[in-house]
Amino acid sequence: MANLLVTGGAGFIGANFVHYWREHHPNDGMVVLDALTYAGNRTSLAGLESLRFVHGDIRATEIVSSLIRDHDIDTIVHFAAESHVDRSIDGPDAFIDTNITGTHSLLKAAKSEWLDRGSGRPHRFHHISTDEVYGSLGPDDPPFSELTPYAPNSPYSASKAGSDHLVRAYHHTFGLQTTTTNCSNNYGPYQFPEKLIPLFLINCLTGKPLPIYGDGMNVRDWLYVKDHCRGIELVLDRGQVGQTYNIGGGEELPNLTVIDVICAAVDERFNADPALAARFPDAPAAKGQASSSLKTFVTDRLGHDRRYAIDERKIQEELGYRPARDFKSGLAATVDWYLAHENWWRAVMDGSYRVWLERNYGSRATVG
Ligand code: NAD
Ligand code: TDX
Repeated sequence: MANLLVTGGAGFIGANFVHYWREHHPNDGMVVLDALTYAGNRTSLAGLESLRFVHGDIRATEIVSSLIRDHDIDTIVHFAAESHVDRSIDGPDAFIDTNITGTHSLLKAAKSEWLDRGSGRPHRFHHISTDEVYGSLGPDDPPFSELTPYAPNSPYSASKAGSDHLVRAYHHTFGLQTTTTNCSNNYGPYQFPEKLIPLFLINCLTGKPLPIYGDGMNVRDWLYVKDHCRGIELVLDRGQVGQTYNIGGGEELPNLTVIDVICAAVDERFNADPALAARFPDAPAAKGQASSSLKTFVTDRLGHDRRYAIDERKIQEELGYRPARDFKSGLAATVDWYLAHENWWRAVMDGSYRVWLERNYGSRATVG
């Protein structure tokens, strides 16, 4: 039995992980520490009453230390971060504060409780990172392996790279028992509708433009979030301390293909269920038009990475990881989840997010 401290457990991947862990390890203790920024939603953890939820900041080192002590924490699974690339271009400071200083604060608390107080008991600090730390690939470059040199291009990925290096240093210098996973683009339930898939899906339902950056041919490797959770579980269970593992979905797709799949899935749902037209009267699909009519090419993201791809041989060969969902079935499950959880996404898309979105993207359409 383990006692987990999950940081960022009210965010997208963190919440999915908490649900996954509760289902697969019902006897483990779990404390969630989350600052409930715009991206964190307490309702994403509804139904998990046995969970201890702490509304707090990972930068509060003393609070983290006392949580480790009071709840006999032996495993930290660290998701908390500022995670959206566009926001890091708009305002990098929060990314440095949370992703670098915040991760360092957690490492200090873990070192103080697990090493300096000399309990000597087994522990694990697992850090969730991103493939974006490796930079951008050309069309014929080999995918990112764990040996690919770091070359982050955005303030977001640079801040994640900084946090990865700190985790590595705390293992190498102090002997903290760490592991790190660098995963590709996740999608699935509970994702805040600023990221490509939920944003475009909801815009199809609400009849808003689909803002495609640049030529729409940037490539991402799409990972269904439950497969990611399974990968983290394998690393926690059998991963080698001090190591990093890449986790991908094996689905390298250009954005335009992803967008076409979303549009087709929405159109199919409306064809099959006439009640959707009444629920979403502004959707093109409610008026017999194609969702793809909302596609709008806009000015490219600054420094937009062209291609990410994951070489996941290490986690496959060492730990037996394989993604269970292909993109088509994962996307279908995601569309169904958002259709069934309209209250959730309407509640999280509050005024402040809309203001930010409109301020940044409202006038960027270059092709109507
Ligand atoms: P998210 O933005 O949905 O959630 C982040 C969570 O962290 C929120 O609940 C937020 O309230 C919390 N948080 C932010 N600052 C905090 C602070 N100072 N103290 C405590 N809590 C704080 O992010 P996500 O998409 O779930 O990503 C989780 C992790 O996975 C991040 O570290 C991210 O870099 C990494 N990652 C995400 C993806 C992806 O596709 N979403 C891909 C690769 C890696
Ligand atoms: O409105 C949009 N239009 C658009 O064309 C948005 C939001 C995105 N895009 C493009 C940019 C990317 O090429 O879609 C692609 C995916 O964009 P995001 O969903 O913003 O993800 P990305 O920038 O690839 O980063 C994501 O994956 C790696 C997560 O946000 C990171 O947290 C993670 O580390």
